[in-house]
Amino acid sequence: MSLFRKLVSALKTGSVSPEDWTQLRQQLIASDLGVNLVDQVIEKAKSTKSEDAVSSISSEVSSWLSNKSRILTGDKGITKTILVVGVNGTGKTTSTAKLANYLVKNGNSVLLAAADTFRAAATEQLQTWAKRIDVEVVSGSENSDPAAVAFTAVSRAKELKVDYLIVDTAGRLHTKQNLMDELGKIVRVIQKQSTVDEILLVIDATTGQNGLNQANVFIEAVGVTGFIVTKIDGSAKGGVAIAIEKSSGLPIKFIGTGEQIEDFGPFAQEVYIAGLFD
Ligand SMILES: Nc1nc2c(ncn2[C@@H]2O[C@H](COP(=O)(O)OP(=O)(O)O)[C@@H](O)[C@H]2O)c(=O)[nH]1
Ligand SMILES: [Mg+2]
Repeated sequence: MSLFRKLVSALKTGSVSPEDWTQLRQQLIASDLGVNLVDQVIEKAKSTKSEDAVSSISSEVSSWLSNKSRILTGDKGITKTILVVGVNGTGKTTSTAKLANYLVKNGNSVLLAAADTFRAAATEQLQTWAKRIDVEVVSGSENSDPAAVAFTAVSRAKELKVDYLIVDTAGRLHTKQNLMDELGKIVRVIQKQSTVDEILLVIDATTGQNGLNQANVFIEAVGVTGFIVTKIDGSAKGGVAIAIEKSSGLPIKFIGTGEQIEDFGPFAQEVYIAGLFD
């Protein structure tokens, strides 16, 4: 994810030819940062001394990132409900389990809800993870109403007085209307008994600008509060993280860095930015 390493080392050589700039620009465009932001970085790089390049590009990039809190919202002592949404295959179920594990490791009690009822395999996948991390899962039969699973889960969460209820949802949503109907119903059903504290949209970092388009559809359809960006480990590019925050103003709260349960953690802005120059 060393997005700007080549740019900075080119600046350090003292003279960057027009051809070099063209090449640097193309490389950055290939990183999924988006043409507009690439041109702003190039402008910045051209107008600063090489020794100041890292700090001035860093602060430029920082200014594009969301200034909203990256910490999970919700009050202590009350069950907080987190909805995990996104397109199929982005890593929702895996991230649901990883987030549960992360919260448990940090001293919280967690209940999971398998509200992707379209495929029995999806429920089984979550149950398998849950068994490994010793967390209870509320599930329904195949093709049952996902909102009904969410409803039962909220009741159970209250009974158990857990700190967090995390609801895994289906990504098989063909149209925006479909998406709003399905997720909207889950949200309303939860709100009958509780609050929806976070709607985390899972984005696969390897899908680049397409991931950005998907994000916009979800943001328009439901009240997304933040992102989980997955498969950062498989993305040599990584510029999409910046592009997503710049275009939405919403924060990345967690990142997925591999297929194992521990390959997950909060998005640390400073670490991320430093990594862009490694
Ligand atoms: N390398 C890598 N693979 C991931 C990550 N998160 C999820 N995956 C893989 O992506 C695939 C789809 O994940 P899944 O959770 O089933 O996606 P869902 O359809 O959105 O629920 C699985 O093979 C996961 O192991 C990640 O952070 N890094
Ligand atoms: Mg799934």
